[in-house]
Order: sequence, then C-alpha cells, then structure tokens
Amino acid sequence: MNAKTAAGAFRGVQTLRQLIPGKSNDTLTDHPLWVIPSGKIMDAPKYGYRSSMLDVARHFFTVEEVKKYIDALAYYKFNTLHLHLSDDQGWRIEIKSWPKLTEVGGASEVGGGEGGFYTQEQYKDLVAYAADRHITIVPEIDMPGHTNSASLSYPFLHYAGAETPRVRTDMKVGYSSFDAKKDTVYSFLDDVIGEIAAMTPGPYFHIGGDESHVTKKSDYILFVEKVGKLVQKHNKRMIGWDEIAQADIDPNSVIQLWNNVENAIKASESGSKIIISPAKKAYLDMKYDSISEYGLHWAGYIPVDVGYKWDPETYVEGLAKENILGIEAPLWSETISNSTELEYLAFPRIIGYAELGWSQSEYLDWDDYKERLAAQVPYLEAMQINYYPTKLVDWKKE
Ligand code: IFG
Repeated sequence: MNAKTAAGAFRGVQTLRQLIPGKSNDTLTDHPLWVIPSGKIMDAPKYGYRSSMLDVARHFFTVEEVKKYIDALAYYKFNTLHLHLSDDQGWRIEIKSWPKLTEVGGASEVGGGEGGFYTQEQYKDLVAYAADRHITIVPEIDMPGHTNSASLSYPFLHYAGAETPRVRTDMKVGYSSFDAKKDTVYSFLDDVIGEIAAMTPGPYFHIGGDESHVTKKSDYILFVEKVGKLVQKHNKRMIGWDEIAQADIDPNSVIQLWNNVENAIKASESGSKIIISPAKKAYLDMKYDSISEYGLHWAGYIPVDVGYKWDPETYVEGLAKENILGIEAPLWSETISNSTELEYLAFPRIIGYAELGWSQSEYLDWDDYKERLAAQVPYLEAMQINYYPTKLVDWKKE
C-alpha cells in the first residue's frame, strides 16, 4: 500500500478491513481463510474535515463510551470528533484554575442524573486515543448562550438580563448568557480557553455561539469578536455555529452551518470556510420516523434514505465547493445517555455521512449504497454496535 501520509495509510487499512468477508472460507485448507477480492484501489477523500459531534453535556458519556464511538468513526474513515463539552445542564471538562466548573457545573445532567466530567488526564487520554486513529478532537465551550452550568458555578459570569442560574435538568434552550460587558468574563475565558488549548493538539477551538436568545445583539457581536481574539491568542482556529457570522470574524475562522444558510453565505463571502451540518439533514438526534425511539423531531424526521440522499456540495446554493471545509453529523444527547442509545441514533445514518464526506458526488447513489449498507451487519455485530434496523434496507443478517 502506498500513501502520502500515515493518516492516508490508516484510511487504506480501513478499506482493507471493510473488504474482509463476514465469514471465513474454510473449505480448502485446515485453517480459516479470509479471502478478499484482489485488484488496485486508488482512493482519496473529498473533504478534509469529516466529523461527528457528541454532546457530552446534556448527558455525560464515559471515556470508554467515547472511545467506542471513536473506534467506529475510525472504521468509517472520519478524521474529526467534535466534543460539545459544556451547556446549560453540565460542564464536562476540568479547568484547574476554576474548579467549581466541574465540582458544581459537572454534578448533574438532563433528567437529574449524576452527570460527570473528564479530568484533564482523561481528556488528554481521549485526545491521544483519537490521535492514534488519526482522528482530531475539536473541543467546544458553548458561549455566550448555553452557559447556565458555568454561571451556576461562578455567578459573576451571569448576564443580569438572563434567567437566574440554577441546576437545570430540563431540555429548554436559549435562556442563559454570559455578561459580555464584564472584563472578568474575558479573563475567565482566557484561562478556560488557555487550559483546553494547551491539551488540544488539533488546530480548532469551537466557541459555540448558538441560540443566545437573551444576549443583546450588540453585546453578542462584541462577545464573539473578543472571544475570537482569545482563541487566536491561544493559537487556535475558531469554529462557531452559524450565528457567529453576524460578528466581524477573522476569515480564518470557520462557520458551522446548522440552521441559517444566509449566515453561511455571508461568512463565505468574507473568506471563511463552512462546515456543512444542517439540522434537517445531518442531525443524528432527529428521530428516524414517528415510531422510532429516542431523539427529537423539531427539524423533522431523518429516515436513513433522507440522511443519505443529499449532497453537502450543493446544499447551500451559491456556496463554492472550495469554501466548504467538510461535513459534520452532530449527535445531541438530550434523549440518550449510554452507548446503546447513542448507537441507535448514530447507526446506520453515520455510515451514510461517512460516504457523503468521502466520495465524489458522482458515486453517491442510494440504490447502490443501501445494498452496501445492508452488508455492514457482520461488522456492526462483531463490534457490538447497536443500530436502528430500518425497513428501508434489506439487512444481510448472517
Ligand atoms: N439546537 C441546539 C442544540 C440542541 C439541538 C437538539 C444547535 C447548534 C437543538 N443548538 O443545534 O443545543 O438542543 O436538536
């Protein structure tokens, strides 16, 4: 096998793994033979950013559960995992200079469970585990909205016009905000971003920026611009949900499209790259249909075929391909709290997003893909990965 980089060789090994049949051929010799087709494969990914996001804030997921998801993402040649580390219901990463963020902010979760958090050692272990599989971790501290758990831990952070911080175990959004006018908020964020950046070899820091419904617009814009400078100070490249396009952001920053294509177009016109992750096509927490378990459906149902039958390259009219950084499939965890439930929502749809992120548009064809998807059963079962057995696919159970 020839590859330009170690990562390329690693992806090639995944292709080889995918060619290994579900059953060995034992007829010819006294030991099992795992016969794979011969031939020459020339391959390369379409996008350089092929990602999933796991929300570990609404419900906490253990290091082992995150590692299991990383293993599966690696098999399907993803190269990025975005960790949504903070939200109203929980703060999940230890910050040594601000210990109450996890002592207080990490002690609960949606539904009232015990929550949890990653010590810095555990975070570094996850980063290393992902790196061994050529997967980059993108840490997200969501702000100025979605910050109830931080303000609960340190009340000085709280914007007086927002709802008073308290332990939140519900699923409401849009009621919290940092105070964009306080210098102490920015010195706090300098510490937080600094500590996380120091543990993150990847180039990105995600500042969130979504659903800041109670932050005055002028304050929101001031906040995004000031936090953008802090991210640059710590030598990271800022990513934000598409609302941050309202601010004057550095063209080196990246916009993650989830809701408003105008924001994506505006940002691309000033040079920013776009991550394509529209809720109605790529949100893994959308229910498959009206009878499936787990998930929400505010953006609509996403059956397996709907999650596949679209093209990130043409999804935003007028967005040039060279302005697309890549694709991401976010998995929000309001309604899930363990690997089995995570996998029920993520599989099989995440396999389709792997193909949308890797293959050229002309190779994308649902009728062809669904046959190949049906043959994934032996792998999923060998890895003990749960999946939604959609009737849209004629699953090749052994
Ligand atoms: N929107 C919120 C998420 C989550 C999601 C659930 C974004 C960027 C709805 N923000 O998606 O926090 O609640 O589907």
